[in-house]
Amino acid sequence: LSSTNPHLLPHKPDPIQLTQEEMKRVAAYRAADMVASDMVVGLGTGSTAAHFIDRLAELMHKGSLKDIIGIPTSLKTEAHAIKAGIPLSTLKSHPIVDISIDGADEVDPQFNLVKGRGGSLFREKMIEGASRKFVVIVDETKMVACLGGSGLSVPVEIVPFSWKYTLSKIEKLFKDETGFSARLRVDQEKPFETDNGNYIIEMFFEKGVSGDLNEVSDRLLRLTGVIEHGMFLDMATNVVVAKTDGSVIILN
Ligand code: ABF
Repeated sequence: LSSTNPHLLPHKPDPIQLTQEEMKRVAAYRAADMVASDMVVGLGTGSTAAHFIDRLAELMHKGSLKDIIGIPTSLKTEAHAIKAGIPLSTLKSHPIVDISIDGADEVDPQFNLVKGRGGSLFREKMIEGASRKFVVIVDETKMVACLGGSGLSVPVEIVPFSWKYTLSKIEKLFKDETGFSARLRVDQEKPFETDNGNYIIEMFFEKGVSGDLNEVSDRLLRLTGVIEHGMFLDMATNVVVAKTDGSVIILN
């Protein structure tokens, strides 16, 4: 029998192929190992963060983690954490957060992020900005060479008062960016309302941003009526990336 006889060759197991949801869970579970007892933990919003919250609760109920206090980044996360039995508090009582764990839509090599798909960007940015460590948990599809490589879409939280005027000011501000557009996010025919009672505008840069993202951020935040945006620049301290083959990479 020749050695190339397939019946003789050691059977190599087929490489595993995780679904995106399974990758999110792998990243979330790995991040949970970065939490220690007595920590104040920022709890992110979105499906990847939801896996983290479930794992955190599991470790607490198993007794592996004790005296954890959660700071939720949205009302949705607050409800999930309460159901999971995680004791909660606020930044007012705990102004220093030991570690925040949250998902993202895009992560570039400098750990700049696009976040806010779910409309929780303001509370996420405040809590994650108050954290000693901000760990981003993603599946590999979120990793990009540069934010918005194939068109940068950025949510912006604005005050409802005179929102059309604010929208026109944003359009004027970026009129020289190729293929720029901005529109109000609507939810069941009415403007999408955030937990803070504000509206979300979606900005779209068809060819990405020509200049420095920090400059875009500064110009945008100077506009009266603009509260915050979904570019989280120079904030993340670690990124946990789960890959389709089940491996996990921790970028610091
Ligand atoms: C929140 O959830 C948002 O800031 C971010 O855009 C989104 C990521 O969602 P998912 O984890 O479901 O991909 O963190």
